[in-house]
Amino acid sequence: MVMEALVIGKPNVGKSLFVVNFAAYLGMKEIHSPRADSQGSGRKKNVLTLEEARHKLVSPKSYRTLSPYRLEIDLGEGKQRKTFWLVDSTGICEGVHHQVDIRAAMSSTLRLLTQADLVIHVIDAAALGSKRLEAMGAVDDAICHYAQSHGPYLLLANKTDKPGASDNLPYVREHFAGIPVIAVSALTRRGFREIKTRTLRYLNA
Ligand SMILES: Nc1nc2c(ncn2[C@@H]2O[C@H](COP(=O)(O)OP(=O)(O)O)[C@@H](O)[C@H]2O)c(=O)[nH]1
Ligand SMILES: [Mg+2]
Repeated sequence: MVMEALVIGKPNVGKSLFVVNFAAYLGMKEIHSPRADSQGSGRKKNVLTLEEARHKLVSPKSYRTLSPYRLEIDLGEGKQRKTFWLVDSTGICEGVHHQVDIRAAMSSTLRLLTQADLVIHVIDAAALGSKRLEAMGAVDDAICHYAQSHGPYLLLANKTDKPGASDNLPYVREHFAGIPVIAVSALTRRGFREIKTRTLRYLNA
């Protein structure tokens, strides 16, 4: 069975931009929309180029990604070669959202979380502001605790290209004590090499 790596986190943390740019970094060219089935039928019309996916999925507005987008990735070489699905989810917010379609998308995200072979949890390191630790919500703690006890887990502190974000990293590391926090930027691709190495290690385990 093909392994699934789920990208999860709160709205606007950069999940979709990470998926699109990480895919490009790994040399991929296209992304499958939700109805795409990997068996073949009807596949063509459900495939987006990465550029199309960037326009469709990445946005400063919350909840642009209302269904999971899946991307088939080939990693490694020779015997180390692995194929897996990288899945961009709607993510989850604090509390119960008032819109029913967003609630449905979040419950589908939670279902994916229980099935994922690798959880890639994204937080926004630039959004902590002056309150820092207090600004980190219960949802991130819950994702972290669940995913860690469930299987392989990566925690990405994103948007480290933004002013002040790097200053927040010690606070993020303190908050998630004992868990390696990878400093990344979905925009500049900072940290992508480490994510690739760790992903390959988990998929080969
Ligand atoms: N500067 C900067 N902006 C980012 C980064 N990652 C995402 N963004 C921006 O943050 C907004 C939300 O990104 P998106 O990928 O749609 O977030 P999602 O809701 O988690 O999927 C968009 O305007 C992105 O361009 C990053 O690493 N650096
Ligand atoms: Mg998104």
